[in-house]
Amino acid sequence: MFRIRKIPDNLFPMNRFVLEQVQEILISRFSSLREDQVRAIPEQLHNPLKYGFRSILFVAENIRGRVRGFAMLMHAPDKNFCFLEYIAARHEATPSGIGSALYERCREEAMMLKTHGIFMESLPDAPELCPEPGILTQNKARLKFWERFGVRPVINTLYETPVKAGETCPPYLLIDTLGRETPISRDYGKNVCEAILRRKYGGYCPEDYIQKVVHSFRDDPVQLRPFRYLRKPGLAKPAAQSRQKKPVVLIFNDNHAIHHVRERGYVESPVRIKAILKAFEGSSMVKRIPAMSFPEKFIRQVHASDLVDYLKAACQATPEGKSVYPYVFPIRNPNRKPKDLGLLAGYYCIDTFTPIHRNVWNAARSATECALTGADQLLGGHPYAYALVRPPGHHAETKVYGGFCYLNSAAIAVQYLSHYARVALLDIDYHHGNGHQEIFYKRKDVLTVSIHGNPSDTFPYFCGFRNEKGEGEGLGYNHNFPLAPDTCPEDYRKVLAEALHRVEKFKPGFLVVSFGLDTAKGDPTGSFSFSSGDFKKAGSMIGSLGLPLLIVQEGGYLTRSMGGNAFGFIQGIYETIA
Ligand code: Q9C
Ligand code: ZN
Repeated sequence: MFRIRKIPDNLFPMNRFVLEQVQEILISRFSSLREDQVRAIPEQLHNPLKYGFRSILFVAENIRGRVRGFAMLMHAPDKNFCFLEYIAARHEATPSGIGSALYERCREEAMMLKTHGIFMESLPDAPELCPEPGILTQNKARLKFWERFGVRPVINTLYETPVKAGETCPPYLLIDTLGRETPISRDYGKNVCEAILRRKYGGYCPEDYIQKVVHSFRDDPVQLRPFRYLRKPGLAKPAAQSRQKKPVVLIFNDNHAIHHVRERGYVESPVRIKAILKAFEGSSMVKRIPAMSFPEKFIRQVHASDLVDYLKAACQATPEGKSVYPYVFPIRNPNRKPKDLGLLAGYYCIDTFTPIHRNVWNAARSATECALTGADQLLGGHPYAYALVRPPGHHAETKVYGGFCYLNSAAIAVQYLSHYARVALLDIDYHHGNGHQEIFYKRKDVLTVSIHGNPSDTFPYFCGFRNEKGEGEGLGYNHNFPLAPDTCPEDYRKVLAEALHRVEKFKPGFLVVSFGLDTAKGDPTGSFSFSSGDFKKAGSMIGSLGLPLLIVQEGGYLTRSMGGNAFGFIQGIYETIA
């Protein structure tokens, strides 16, 4: 599995790590590059003026940030074209679809930028230009690869003229018209050719060489070589779907129903997910994708290892059908951890209604993987993802669980994203997100904001007050908006607007929303009275920020209205997509 990600800069650790690998691949695959060209890559991203192009770097990487290939697209906004500077896979010999996926992403970008096409160079497949048989074979394979996209060399020009006498293998100029039928006019072709020669080879090509090559463009429109390796392939079509609205990707925890507490009053039940899924049935607004698996490491980056170990061990030790509730709460002396697994429930759990069950660990772990999959989609450039999960997570802290929550899926996704950019975490569940607050309380690279029923009247009772603002470096990066039990939707929206203002000021790269439906009218755990219209309005307000957005399902227990409310919320977001 790999995703394709655009690298904006080298400011975040993950991007630095990735750029180092890009440079490594460049050295190993382009042996003729000078050292300063390799070293220039990060600067090229920052300093477009110096290079005459805006450089856009895409990497194909796995979830750990191991780079398997990359493409660098140069954009000339003044002349409205792109030039493909590099495209390379770490191991060219093993076909893996990485090159094609990277190039598809480049085309999508070139279309989005409304350019006339992508220009590029490729070494010649004619024996008279390339006398070395081994290299000739490689060149043929590359030109065949390009034909699959309809990309072919320009013919009847002097582009493939060696600059210095005795040089062999002068590259062809290739053009991708992005599937458009309209070809490139002679004048435009000349214009682009001149820009390429000057900006890319300014110091290398003498003026008379540039003039000679530019004036050799005589055909109008510019002629491309007929297909040599493939019959005219259908693949020449552009990635036109990039112009359409992208659906919200929906990742649903198909491993949730194994967690079923059949005690009276346990409202966090499998039917919740069923009700929501049903509302989206047949809707083209969402596209379901399967959850990927992630190593446990991602959970342990948020939760203390002894809590994780406890949850796993306690689940395993609990017989089918049995619930383990806290018996004592040994909070007075945290250093005296009870040895008995049952007694430990009170050491790790904050309340009396969140039992350990045999399958809790597996269900909660799957929920974290859904949230991580959604985060991964954002990294891959998808604008919106909805992790429809249970059990919920926002009450789970670094070292404790509770409030129907065991592992904090949203926080785990935030932590994952925070290696790539600043992240804002907005909690709109009826209950305060004490887990989010505690986990990120001392950090300034993650902003936590929660709007909720005032904890003086409602769960979790012990935190979520306005004066909790963060600590140390994190001071000023946590905001609580506690509301009166009878807050009406209009007043709520005023507060939401203020919360979103805080988010905007923070300039995050990603927004994660802990989405509770327990603000709905009639919810057994809440006191607000939102209708589906109110959820839709909240969705459009949040969507209007235009940030890559991951929605993680938290609470909401009135099965009857949950589907329509979740649908309204997602619709509100979807309709803000340009
Ligand atoms: N007898 C979330 O919405 N009230 N948790 C429970 C149990 C608790 C809510 C009363 C509300 C916890 C994720
Ligand atoms: Zn809640």
